[in-house]
Amino acid sequence: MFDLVITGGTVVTAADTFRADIGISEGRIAALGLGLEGADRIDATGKLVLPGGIEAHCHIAQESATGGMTSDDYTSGSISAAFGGNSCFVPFAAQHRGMGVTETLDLYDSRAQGASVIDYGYHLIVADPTEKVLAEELPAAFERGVTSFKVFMTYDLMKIDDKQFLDILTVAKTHGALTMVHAENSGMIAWMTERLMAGGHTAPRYHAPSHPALAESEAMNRAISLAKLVDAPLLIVHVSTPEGAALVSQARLEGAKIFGETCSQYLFLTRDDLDRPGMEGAKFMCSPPLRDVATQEALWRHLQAGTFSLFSSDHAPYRYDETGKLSNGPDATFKQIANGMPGIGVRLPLLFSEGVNKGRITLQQFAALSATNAARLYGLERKGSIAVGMDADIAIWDPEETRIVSAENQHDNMDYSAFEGWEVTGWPVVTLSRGQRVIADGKLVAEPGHGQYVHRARPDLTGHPGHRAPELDPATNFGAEIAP
Ligand code: DUC
Ligand code: ZN
Ligand code: ZN
Ligand code: ZN
Repeated sequence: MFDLVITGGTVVTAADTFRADIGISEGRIAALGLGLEGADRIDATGKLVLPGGIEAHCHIAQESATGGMTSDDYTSGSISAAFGGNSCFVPFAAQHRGMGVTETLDLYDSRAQGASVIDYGYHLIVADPTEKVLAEELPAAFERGVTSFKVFMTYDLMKIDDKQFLDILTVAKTHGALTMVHAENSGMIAWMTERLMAGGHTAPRYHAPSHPALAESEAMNRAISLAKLVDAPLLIVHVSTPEGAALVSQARLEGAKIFGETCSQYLFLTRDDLDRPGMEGAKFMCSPPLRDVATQEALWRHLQAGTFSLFSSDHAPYRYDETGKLSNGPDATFKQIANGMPGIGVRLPLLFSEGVNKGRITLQQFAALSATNAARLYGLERKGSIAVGMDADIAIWDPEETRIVSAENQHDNMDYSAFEGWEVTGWPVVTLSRGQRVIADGKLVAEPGHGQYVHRARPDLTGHPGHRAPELDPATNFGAEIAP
């Protein structure tokens, strides 16, 4: 007799689709079989039973370098994520210059503890890689289960230079952590921005040309080269161009430990969304920016072909009011408007509706992109699949339910949705976290604090052999030991 059984559903994993009941005890999946009995039961007849989603790129209770705060905290962000079929999320903990890493992680612990309805971890943003950070604090972060570090190649207050990047890649590699990068060429953006501003082109739509596609591919090529030099794993987040995707694909063909992520907005929106009357376009400002229809199609093909390991929302919630996008007034220039848009609650429904229902991806790819790949890359060892012994993190989907996306049904703290009015078929109707209902019957039924911090393991790099550049290999550099 199990604590809970899910009966009658069709189980979908990254490998298979099969009919089975799921027996859950003490928060874990205890059995897959037929005719299972439990003290409690969820009837999933006619439904798909998937691994609970893992939202691995979102900005929650995060301050920008200039002090602006996202409008979602660990409570509202986790609730919106759970309504969107996620059982776990991994937001960022942002170090700013002058802050220590341990201090940063303690701060985010204080924001997250007792607040989330689903399990969580953090990626650490490293903006100030001092000697102490490199020698002591990054290893200590790894020991506390923070096994992914993000760096920026752009933004004056965040960016690191190539040498610092190599230092971080090397420390991360030594400890088994994964480095993530926001790859855009800072000088190109600054140069374009200066000229656009000088010409009076300050409206939100000019944010798109201010971040040229070449800024992404140049920086990605450089980032991949740096990672290859030291044979370190690297994930390029929010890839927005076919040129960038091709660089990931090429590096993977070579066996390098290079991974790519793309995000909802690059598949579903275009820069035309920025070109709305007044300041409305500000809602669609994100970095890298939205591109065009040909780009969307190319990114879909890369998603189909497996170039991208991850598909994320990049939920960066800044409201369309004076607390967020318009904090510099109603006439702010694009340079003064926060970058990012919400979407944590619609990532998976959009991917299901536009991907699975339209025949662009298989159910197995959907499961992989929902959860499995993020679990393996980010060391969430007991999450991301439906198998005996795993956490009972499960999303039950009604593949036929159609809803219209609106800011009102997103359960976040936002005053707009970038996908307002989209008709989406296929919705998660039950979300379980460690065997407990978080969302059921259209309602939130878990309390903030149910979600626990997950101590993450190292990324699973199986199948990515990599090799050091000859200049770093003692066999071919006259015996110099330079880096591990
Ligand atoms: N990078 C992100 O990852 N998200 C929002 C904006 C940005 O620059
Ligand atoms: Zn970024
Ligand atoms: Zn982001
Ligand atoms: Zn910008």
